Amino acid sequence: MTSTATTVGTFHFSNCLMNAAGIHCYTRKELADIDASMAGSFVTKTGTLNERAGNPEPRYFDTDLGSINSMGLPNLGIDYYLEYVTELEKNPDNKPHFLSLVGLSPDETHLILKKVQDSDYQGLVELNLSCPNVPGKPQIAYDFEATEKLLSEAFSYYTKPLGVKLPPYFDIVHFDQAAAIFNQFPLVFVNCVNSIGNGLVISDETVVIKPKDGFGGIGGDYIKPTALANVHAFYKRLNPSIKIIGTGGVKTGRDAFEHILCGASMVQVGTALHQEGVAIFERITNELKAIMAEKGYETIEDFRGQLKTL
Ligand code: RRO
Repeated sequence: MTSTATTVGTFHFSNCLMNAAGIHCYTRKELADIDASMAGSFVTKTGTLNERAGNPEPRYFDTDLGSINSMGLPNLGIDYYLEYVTELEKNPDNKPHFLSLVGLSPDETHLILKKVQDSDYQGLVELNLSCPNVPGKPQIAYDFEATEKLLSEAFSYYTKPLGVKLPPYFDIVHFDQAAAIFNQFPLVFVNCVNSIGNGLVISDETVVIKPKDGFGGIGGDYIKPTALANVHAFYKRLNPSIKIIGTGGVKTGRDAFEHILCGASMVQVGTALHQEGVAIFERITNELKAIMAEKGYETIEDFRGQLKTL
């Protein structure tokens, strides 16, 4: 029997595949669709303290090789998502979920985290340190000092299971510096990677999205090598208690297999989920199981992190 079940912290998932934050997770209806699919879990759209409309449209564009977006953090507000995951958690037969959140300032992030700390919700939280699209707000995780300060303050009061969503890093020294910071904290997971920030896609002579003169986060096939490198770099550097969630360029069972080989315990689907819909979870799961069966692997622990070098 081939199983794609997995564990993150104390949470058990019957399947390691799920959505990436931002895709099919804005409303309860979209989240319920994922819950009813083969996915092992869902993560909500990143919630801010107050509801946000986000950037002007068009703000998302699919290409043959992936996508570009500058959504600008549109969301229904943290209370909306916190209430939903708390409600689902009351039934012990339900899957565990991830609540994604971040504030527009460190103070706002602490207000939101304190709200979650004081709530009944006991599940996983993903702190998004890597939104590339809010004009005037740099990606937090590219500022190591700010990241260390934020986490150090957060862990002074936050005692529930917490992980972080990271942007891609592109330099070995940055992998080393970032990992040294994350290893100081009782993080349950790091999620590598968010979109590659501030790319540009052009059609004929014109940009394809309206915000920021066409600049936006790149996802899909374009980013798989960068995503795999980040998954593996952090797998090699982080304390084994910090699990890795692999995100970036996953549209086939082979892509998911490669993320797990690099060290991912859970694998998220972003652009391809947007392009194919929630039925994609069944297809990728079946493709992943076929690869595992052919290689004689029964569980993902049989090959997780076992990438070979030359
Ligand atoms: O909403 C967005 O523009 C957005 C977010 Br918060 C994020 O984390 N990553 C992304 O590609 N877009």
